Amino acid sequence: MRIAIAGTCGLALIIAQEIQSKTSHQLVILSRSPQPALIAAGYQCQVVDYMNTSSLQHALMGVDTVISTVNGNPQLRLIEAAVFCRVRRFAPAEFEGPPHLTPTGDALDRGRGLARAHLQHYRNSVQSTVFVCGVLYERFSVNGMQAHRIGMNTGYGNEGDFIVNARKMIAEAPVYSDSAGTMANICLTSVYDVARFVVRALDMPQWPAEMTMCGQRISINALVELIKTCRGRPYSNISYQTPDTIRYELSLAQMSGDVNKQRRLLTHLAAAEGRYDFATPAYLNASFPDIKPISFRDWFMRNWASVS
Ligand SMILES: NC(=O)c1ccc[n+]([C@@H]2O[C@H](COP(=O)([O-])OP(=O)(O)OC[C@H]3O[C@@H](n4cnc5c(N)ncnc54)[C@H](OP(=O)(O)O)[C@@H]3O)[C@@H](O)[C@H]2O)c1
Ligand SMILES: *[C@@H]1O[C@H](CO)[C@@H](O)[C@H](O)[C@H]1NC(C)=O
Ligand SMILES: *[C@@H]1O[C@H](CO)[C@@H](O)[C@H](O)[C@H]1NC(C)=O
Ligand SMILES: CC(=O)N[C@H]1CO[C@H](CO)[C@@H](O)[C@@H]1O
Repeated sequence: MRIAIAGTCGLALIIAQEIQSKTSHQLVILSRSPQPALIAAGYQCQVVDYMNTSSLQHALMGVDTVISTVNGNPQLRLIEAAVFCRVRRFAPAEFEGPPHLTPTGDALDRGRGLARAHLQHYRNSVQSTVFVCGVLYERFSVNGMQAHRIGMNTGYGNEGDFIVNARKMIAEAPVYSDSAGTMANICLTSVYDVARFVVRALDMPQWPAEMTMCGQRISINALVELIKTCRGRPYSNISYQTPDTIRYELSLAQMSGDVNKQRRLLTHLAAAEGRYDFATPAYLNASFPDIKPISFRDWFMRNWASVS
């Protein structure tokens, strides 16, 4: 099969590496700019202009499956080109919580809802699936997820931007899903396991509308405690949030015009409201039981090993 991956963020390249090293599929990486380092590493790359229909159509000629990591209008144009080129399957840039839990007009959406609607419209021409992995472990990484070239433009890509600052041992923990004290749960997966599941899914004869995968499902309270255990020291400051307290902080951040703080709070609100939570065993875990995703503890211990 000929596979196209759109984008060169960390997620795109980790999936690309998995395809290149574990399968005999042909791969082309689509990027807005020339990628000499990727070409030197043995990848086929194609420069595309998302504003230019014929450039996209040219790039997708003969492609069976597209895996997109590109958001917004560029992704809509890519979907249209895929339909034109009779691409069989298209996986849009999702890789977060289940879409049905996302409110319409969500500020964190980045055009994902429109892309799903577009694919729904073209469902008789192109199959699609939404890959659901919950929150990436890498959000808790040393130097943040941007150290993995993921989420660079989200406003929460730095170390400590999501729930826990494990260096300073400060936590703002959205542990409650309501004011009655119901515990919020979260599903998390490492991006390397996401890549393993996605690449195995390429060979599935049918793609359901949504495919979940999960490294670990845990309450946010237990997650915060687990990080404390891994770091071997208590929090110097920990505060617990509910959706109401987050909404209050959000209104303050809106008044002061702090956009990145608003985005960080919106991710906490999503976590508190259980929007990264879904049933386990997850669909892809159950479909490929030989893939044993790394646990959060093992991932975290390895990632933070060199930080005292
Ligand atoms: N679950 C989680 O915790 C989590 C966290 C972060 C991200 N994600 C998911 O991971 C995926 C990638 O997100 P990301 O934030 O890492 O990537 P991103 O910054 O949105 O960029 C993805 C790719 O899109 C291309 N791109 C960037 N800006 C563009 C523009 N204005 N026009 C056209 N193309 C553009 C770039 O490729 P080129 O420059 O090579 O063209 C880039 O590599 C998304 O599906 C996101 O939802 C999940
Ligand atoms: C659009 O892309 C095609 C094919 O790559 C190219 O020949 C053409 O010059 C491009 N048009 C513009 C306006 O850039
Ligand atoms: C602890 O964190 C809360 C919420 O982030 C903040 O309002 C408070 O000032 C912090 N306290 C100290 C002692 O740093
Ligand atoms: C988190 C999760 O979904 N884990 C499951 C992955 O799949 C295996 C095999 O079916 C299950 O045992 C896990 O519980």
